[in-house]
Amino acid sequence: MTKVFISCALPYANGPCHLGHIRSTYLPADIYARYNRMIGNDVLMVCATDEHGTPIAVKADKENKKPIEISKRYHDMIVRDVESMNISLDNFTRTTDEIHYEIAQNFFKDLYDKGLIYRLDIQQLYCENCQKFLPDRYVEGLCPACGSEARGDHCEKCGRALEPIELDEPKCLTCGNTPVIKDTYQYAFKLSEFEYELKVYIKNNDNLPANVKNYASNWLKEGLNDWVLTRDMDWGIPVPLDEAQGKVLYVWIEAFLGYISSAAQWSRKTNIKWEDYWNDYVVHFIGKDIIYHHSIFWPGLLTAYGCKKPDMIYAGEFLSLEGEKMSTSKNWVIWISDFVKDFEPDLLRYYLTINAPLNKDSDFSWDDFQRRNNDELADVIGNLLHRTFTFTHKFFDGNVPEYNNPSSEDLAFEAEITKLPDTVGEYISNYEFREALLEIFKVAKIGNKYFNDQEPWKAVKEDKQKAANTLYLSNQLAKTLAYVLKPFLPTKADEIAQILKLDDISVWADAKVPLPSGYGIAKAKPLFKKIEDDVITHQKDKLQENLEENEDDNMSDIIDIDYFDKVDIRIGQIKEAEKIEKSDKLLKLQVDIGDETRQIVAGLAKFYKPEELINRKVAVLVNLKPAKLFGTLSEGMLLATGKSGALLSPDDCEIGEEIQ
Ligand code: B3M
Ligand code: ZN
Repeated sequence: MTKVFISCALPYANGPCHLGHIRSTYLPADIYARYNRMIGNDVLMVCATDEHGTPIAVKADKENKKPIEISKRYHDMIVRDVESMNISLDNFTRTTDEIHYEIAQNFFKDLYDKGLIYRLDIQQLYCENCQKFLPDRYVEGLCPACGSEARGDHCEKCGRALEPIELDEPKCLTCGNTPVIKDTYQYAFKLSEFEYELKVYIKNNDNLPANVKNYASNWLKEGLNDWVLTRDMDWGIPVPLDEAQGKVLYVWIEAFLGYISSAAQWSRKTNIKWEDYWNDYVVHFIGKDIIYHHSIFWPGLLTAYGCKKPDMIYAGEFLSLEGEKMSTSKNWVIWISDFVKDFEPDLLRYYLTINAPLNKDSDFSWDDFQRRNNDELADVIGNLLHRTFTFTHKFFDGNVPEYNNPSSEDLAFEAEITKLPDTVGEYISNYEFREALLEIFKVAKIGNKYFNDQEPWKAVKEDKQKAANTLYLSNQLAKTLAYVLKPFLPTKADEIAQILKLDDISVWADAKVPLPSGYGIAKAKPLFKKIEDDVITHQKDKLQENLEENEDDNMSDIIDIDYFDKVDIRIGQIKEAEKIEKSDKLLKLQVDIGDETRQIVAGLAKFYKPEELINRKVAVLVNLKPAKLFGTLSEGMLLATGKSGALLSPDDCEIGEEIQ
């Protein structure tokens, strides 16, 4: 028996869970964990909320609350969300728990005592207005590598981990001032010493998926710098050295240790050693934006500590929403708590798994969700089960019939059923969750076709054994489905099991043991229902309303004249216009604003053809921070109405004129 240590990336306790969290991390981890338990592996699946660091401190500042109040609020919400999706964690803790402080401080101390952490005199950004150092997300600016807007610790665009001091045009997040550079000292980890070892780890670990290997080896090519592990901040775990007053551990080093402290907490409760799981097989499920941390920093720290490195790092790619990047700040998001109010969690588990492989980006769209639910779950899997159970009652008194003299069709179908658990199991073992579910769907489809072709409703009158064979095999498939669906749709699988009067579907191998002839099953009940159009329309409207409400919230603040004075709107004329590839909304424009021509990307493609815009006069906001949209630089914004997209057309004005 193998012991498997499974972890999900620790969610920051600064917001509840949305679909993206579930897709990239919890759901795949849960499928993997449930399957492993079913094949008899001993699983320890852990997670915790990540409660330190600037995201929470910044939120607390904004709300005038203590960071712990914020993190407690979201910890509770995250627990609720994760439970509502039936994620079968063995332990879920918090990085503000005592045991976590103890483990994190001991870990730091161990590396410090070994001389692998050393004091480093450095310069850091300091806001003179706020009178504090600005670690990580306390600063925003431009990424030195790709020029996109970035936070002090990370560029979302190119995925690079950053130090605030590297940012171009840094600004204090709290007050907007430009910080100064000031001398201070921190403690750094000799990551560079482990470069060779990490290269070998990444190169030789054939199990690591391609996206993780590629990211990691690209970064390793550039060479590794030492890594600063402490911050000047009050919110965090104090650095366990007398001479380091006022300094805390950087959230990332201790967040990793959340995997360990959650496991250790579990050990205290159960008296079972978590180390045995770690030493056998470790897999981390993470989102792709934190590959760098997990493939380089964490294995580096573990090597320094003298601990085994993870066997597998599985990184889920991004989930978009209706074709657009999800954004919590714009409210372009579906919260788990909202979803489960209206739909069963298994429907989401199905959709998120079957829609795309984990190592590819995926999109959630309400129409597609409805389609897959109605055409696949209801019409194929649901229909097959329902017909099987009702016919068994109608023609065979609710008992699995005799199976005799099978036809070649029967035998072919039987073979499909028998091999299904092995095929699905192999896919799950290889982290190919979508393929596993596709295979289940495929066999259910074969089952439906077989049922139609055999026409048991006719056969029962003419050749009762033929009908008996059909229902015998259909019940066997129903049983197999209960087992193989269990990791994916645990509640639905239990409902199938209930109809089949199976008390325990926890052992994968039992999927292959057929129900005996004469075995009595319970009455059918509808398992999968269609989702009506108006339900989906309502959801789409809600999404749109949230977005608009959010825009209204942001716009309703009254501004003073000084603020307005900062807004520089001028008259321009569109000189060139073209579509942006792969976007059905955006146009790339060249706009003459008097003393220069600006490239502006505008969401006008739905309202205007490019050629209709040439020579049109427009009002342009010219001092907007440049941004990249679909990889294209945009240096300004055209004024237009939101819904109809009508451009303001100041035909009587001169080009370059300023609006005052
Ligand atoms: N708290 C969340 C993130 O960046 C971060 C993960 C920590 S995992 C050790 O997605
Ligand atoms: Zn400031």
